[in-house]
Amino acid sequence: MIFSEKHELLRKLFRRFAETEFTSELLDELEETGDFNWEIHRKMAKYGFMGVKIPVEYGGQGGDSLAYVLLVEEFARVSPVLSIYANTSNSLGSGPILFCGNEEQKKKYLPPIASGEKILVFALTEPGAGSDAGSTLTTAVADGDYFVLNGRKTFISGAPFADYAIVYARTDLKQAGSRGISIFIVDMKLPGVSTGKHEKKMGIIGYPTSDVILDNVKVRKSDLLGPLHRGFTAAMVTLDGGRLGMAAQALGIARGCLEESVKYAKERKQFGKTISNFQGISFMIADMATEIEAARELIYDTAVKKDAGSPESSKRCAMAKLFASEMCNRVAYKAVQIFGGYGYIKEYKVERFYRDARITTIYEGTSQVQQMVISRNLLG
Ligand code: COS
Repeated sequence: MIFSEKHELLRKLFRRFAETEFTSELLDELEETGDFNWEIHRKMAKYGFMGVKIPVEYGGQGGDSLAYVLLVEEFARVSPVLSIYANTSNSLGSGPILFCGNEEQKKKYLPPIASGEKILVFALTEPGAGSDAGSTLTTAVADGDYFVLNGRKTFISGAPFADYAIVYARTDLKQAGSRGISIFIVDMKLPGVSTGKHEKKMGIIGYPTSDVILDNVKVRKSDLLGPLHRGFTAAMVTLDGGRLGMAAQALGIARGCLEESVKYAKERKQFGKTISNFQGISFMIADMATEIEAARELIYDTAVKKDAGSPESSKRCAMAKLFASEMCNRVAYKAVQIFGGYGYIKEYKVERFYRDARITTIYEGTSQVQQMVISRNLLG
């Protein structure tokens, strides 16, 4: 795709920020401690990155989906975990509020999210409701001016340090499946809200993930988001956009792997010449680059068409995530292969990319869920 001058400038800005600020010391610290790094969060916030896609009237930058994709891609190229820092507020965090929040809710919650002052996370998954998100068991029962929430959300990225969570709960117990689910904005400091242990993850280390436990949590009725019993659609619409972001993350990781591999192949000597001279290596690199280009065009084109209101957006976002995340894993595999034994050592970037790549075919819907979305669009 040929970019406008504005998008070229944005790409440069995101790339320069990532290359300057995501130092190897910072990346090692994230990996070693597993803790959320407030300093880099604040720096990103200062640049307005938390609100790239949030409209200007709610304190954001008012960027389009292509700007958001470029942000995630350029950040992930250097650090997949730090791309998540700037992703949530622009995607799953603000998405449901923008989609179905009333004016009062938008004015209350969006500006502090856009400025990075507050962190809001998305709590849909439950121990028994992963791919089958409609089988939510968390309940919300009306009681005067409140709803009383009970249940457990699991694998919630950012929960341990979040200010608010967007919680999906069943409000109509008579309706099964995805019907009868409503959305609530839950203040994480409310009595009865707690978080579970920090999960020890394979990758994306430095962005803690935990359960959210809701034990008789009284949420004001004013924090019901969107129509009663009809919250599932907002989750699906939000996930469409989120999946495009995760496709961009996979693209960024794959680019990082390719760049490392090209550099290494031109330096590393075996049998008296650099390994780039061996067809076994050079053909792997050719395949990596070709797949990356295919994903890139699909993602950018989907971003533009989504903003233009294409009726095919949901299917295209799922296609972009399916293809980019599977591609990213193939590319990361090849990168480690090119590095040989060094690719298995933590000092080398491709080792981390390889572990971080693995989640891209899982979160925000597994590859099989994307296949469900795509095939249902085609077959009904
Ligand atoms: N946009 C708008 N509405 C949508 C939609 C979309 N993209 N996708 C589904 N809907 C609506 C449907 O129209 C339907 O509405 P009605 O109740 O009015 O008929 C409702 O949502 C339920 O849709 P569907 O019947 O397709 O739901 P299923 O229970 O079969 O689930 C999948 C569909 C599998 C696609 C869904 O559960 C899903 O995305 N699962 C993965 C969840 C996920 O990504 N988890 C990661 C958590 S965040 S890290």
